[in-house]
Amino acid sequence: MSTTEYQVTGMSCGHCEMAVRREVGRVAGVENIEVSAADGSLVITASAPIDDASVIAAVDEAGYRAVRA
Ligand SMILES: [Cu+2]
Repeated sequence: MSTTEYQVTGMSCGHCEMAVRREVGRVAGVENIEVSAADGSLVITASAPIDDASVIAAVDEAGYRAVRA
């Protein structure tokens, strides 16, 4: 298992969190997602090291911007 943290800008409520969760959940290898609009945090637990570009693209797809924390 590996854990990766991101900072996400643009989220403001639970709907934003759900949108991020839905898109990031499609990234290969993702096992668990913790996302907080209040903190602007996204913590992903994966079965193998995940592809940053895929996570960032998924967050972008949801309408927000992620960078590695
Ligand atoms: Cu929202």
